[in-house]
Amino acid sequence: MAMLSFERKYRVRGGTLIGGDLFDFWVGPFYVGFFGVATIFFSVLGTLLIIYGAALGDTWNIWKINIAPPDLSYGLALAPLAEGGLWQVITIVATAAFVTWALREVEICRKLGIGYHVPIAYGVAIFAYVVLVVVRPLLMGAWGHGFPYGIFSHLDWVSNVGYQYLHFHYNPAHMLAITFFFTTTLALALHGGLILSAINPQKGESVRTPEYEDTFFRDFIGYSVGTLGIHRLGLFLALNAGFWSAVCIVISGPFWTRGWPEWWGWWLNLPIWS
Ligand code: UQ2
Repeated sequence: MAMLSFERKYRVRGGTLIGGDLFDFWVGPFYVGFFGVATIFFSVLGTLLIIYGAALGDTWNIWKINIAPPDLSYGLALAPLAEGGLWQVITIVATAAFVTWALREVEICRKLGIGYHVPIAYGVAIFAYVVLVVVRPLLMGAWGHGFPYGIFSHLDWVSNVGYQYLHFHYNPAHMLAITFFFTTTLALALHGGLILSAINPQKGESVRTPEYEDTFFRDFIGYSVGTLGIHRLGLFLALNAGFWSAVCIVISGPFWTRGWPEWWGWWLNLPIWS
């Protein structure tokens, strides 16, 4: 791929966390670095392990391939490869792949002298995954509480775990997570719509400046959050969606074992009602 005219200016040496200058180079448009090598290593290894796990199973139907965690009876011990041990190794390798990918983002940020917002945002996604397959199983005392790696099987897991708590929509952290997911789509729809309305005009019309964007919302609701503000708001909403998703599952089991509708008893039992 041809190098864009501005790329050479930003291909500066340094900013690496590990390896000094050793891996400080690009392959085509891609920055490599120590973590580029590491991320490739873990992704290839993880993919091969998943293919091996699929080969041990009884189907090559992509929807039905399933690599399950160990039986609950193994507790927090290591299991034989074909008995969930593969799931344990894949979980370690996947986490390593995600973390090295995040650290490669950090190195690129350091190189460019920009903030760490992107790796921090991605870190929240990694956090949500790690809470599901490491933190919650640890708190529950068995790796068997992790979710299985498979398209249909992980859907079944989500449904079964949801019904185990009777009605997951009564989980207060789940309510928050859903509200943040929906508000994220609202904010992005408003932002995407507003930007296209101003800077992608019909033929013959002129591109409008950000004052027009502000003015639309001032006229409409008396308030504009601003061009920087909408991006702060968007990041805040999106990160909270991921964060509360992790909270809603980690409190289910370790901190609340009955149905979630029952949790609201504290409200119904307030003395003010009597
Ligand atoms: C805005 C603004 C933008 C925007 C958007 C708004 C010029 C280009 C979308 C309007 C957003 C508001 C008022 C916040 C809405 C609140 C929630 C919780 C969805 O003012 O500044 O910049 O893109």
